[in-house]
Amino acid sequence: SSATPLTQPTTTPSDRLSEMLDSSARVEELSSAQEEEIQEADDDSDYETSSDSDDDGQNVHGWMASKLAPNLPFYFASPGSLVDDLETSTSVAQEKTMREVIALMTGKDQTIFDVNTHGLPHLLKNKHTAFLRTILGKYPPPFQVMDASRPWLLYWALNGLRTLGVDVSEYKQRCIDTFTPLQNPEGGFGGGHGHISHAAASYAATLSLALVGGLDMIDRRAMWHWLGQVKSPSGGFNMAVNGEQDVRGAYCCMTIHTLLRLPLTLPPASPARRAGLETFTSELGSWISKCQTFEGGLGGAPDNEAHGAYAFCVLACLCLLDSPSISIPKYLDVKRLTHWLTSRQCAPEAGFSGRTNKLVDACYSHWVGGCFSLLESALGLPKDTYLWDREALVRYTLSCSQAKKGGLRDKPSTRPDGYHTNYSLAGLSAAQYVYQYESKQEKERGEEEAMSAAFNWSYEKPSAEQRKQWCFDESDLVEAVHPVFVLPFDIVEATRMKFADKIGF
Ligand code: FPP
Ligand code: K
Ligand code: ZN
Repeated sequence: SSATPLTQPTTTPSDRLSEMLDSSARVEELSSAQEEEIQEADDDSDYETSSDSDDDGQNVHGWMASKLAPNLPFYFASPGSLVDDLETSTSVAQEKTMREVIALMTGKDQTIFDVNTHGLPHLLKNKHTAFLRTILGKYPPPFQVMDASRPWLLYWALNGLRTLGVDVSEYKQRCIDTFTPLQNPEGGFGGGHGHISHAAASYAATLSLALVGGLDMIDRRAMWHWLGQVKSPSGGFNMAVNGEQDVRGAYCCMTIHTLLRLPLTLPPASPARRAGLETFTSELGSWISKCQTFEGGLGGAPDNEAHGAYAFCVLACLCLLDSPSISIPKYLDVKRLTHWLTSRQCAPEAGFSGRTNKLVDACYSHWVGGCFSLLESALGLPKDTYLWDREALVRYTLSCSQAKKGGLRDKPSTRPDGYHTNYSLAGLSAAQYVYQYESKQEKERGEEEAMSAAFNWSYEKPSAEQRKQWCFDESDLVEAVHPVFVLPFDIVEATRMKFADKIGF
């Protein structure tokens, strides 16, 4: 079906709009025979697009279009008018994706007919739950490539399940058993059996253990020593001893440090300490500053291309150091960052791209979408003022990212996986809830108090008015995901309480 010629639309955006506004009919009006026919035709088409031609007005899908998207703004229903005539492999992929997204958004190729009061597919909670439970099951041989990602598989599945409101306590013992051989005596966790400790593996293991209430198995003193080994004299963090240095390291290590309430001073054997730095945060902000690029976005390391995944790592890491209104403007050019970050939300796709001239992808619903509450808080925007389009992200998630059989996916024509399922749901949470930073007295406090800044976030349940504005029903609501720790709020609170009296060991 990807060989289908890309034809120009035969209707203009305003035709399409009036067509859609005309129709207030709902899907329930389909006769059950019609519905069965459509279901059958699409049963195996999860990962393919329909091969129906664009202008086939008689086609049942074309007829469905106006029923499924009664209030779709026109800019999500047709290609934009600016076309670059330079053809590259990326521009071809972009064109194909855009067509597929429009066909799902307008309802033309939609195969999920269980729709909410706004005409969008419901969040298929039961199917996504079943999908995530399979992630915690056994793997066939081709999955050996994921051997170094054992902690990630657990984190994506457990966090995704909790975000869907599912109790995961039944996985506690299996989770502890999985991580026992991954924890190294010198501190931290490797990604697989016999692997050296790694910042990303240690981050995913710590979050997974927090999710099941299994944090007691972590040797906190050893973790502190290991974190001291990866703190660099540059101020940044390496991913492993002698490993690469990038901002994932800074975010992962500082998240572990904060959640486990480890001492701020560097252990005596730390190379950074030997080079004259005193604490885990010494020179960190100024190292992070060097990651902002000419575009205004953030690269993984100084001189790297700006990318959404690293933007989240930077902003969340700064929010671990202090309140956003202090640490973000202190180390970043906020105006240029705002320009780059807001440029990531695409039309007509409605979701986010990770970098300039690249394609929409549902994992950026979190990596980019998750940045906005942090940046908006830094800017002190008035209530109900946002830098991004929440309705658009809800539309992309519900209409384009859900696989009919369960799981969420990068984009149409891709398969769902645990990573995209978790981060789509986290992004959906960011779109559904307004997260507030409640600044406590910020004057006259020491560095230790600044280090608890990330625990000062709160949220409110979205109002009926907000649900209406952002196109979801109460049954499509996920749990609130903490904007810095990317864990459910209650897990963050339980972890804070657990170590409240144990700063140190
Ligand atoms: C490019 O992939 C993506 C990257 C260079 C960054 C990937 C990093 C993360 C997703 C997360 C890091 C964060 C932590 C906490 C470990 P691509 O070229 O396939 O995608 P693109 O076209 O969207 O850029
Ligand atoms: K991608
Ligand atoms: Zn992705």
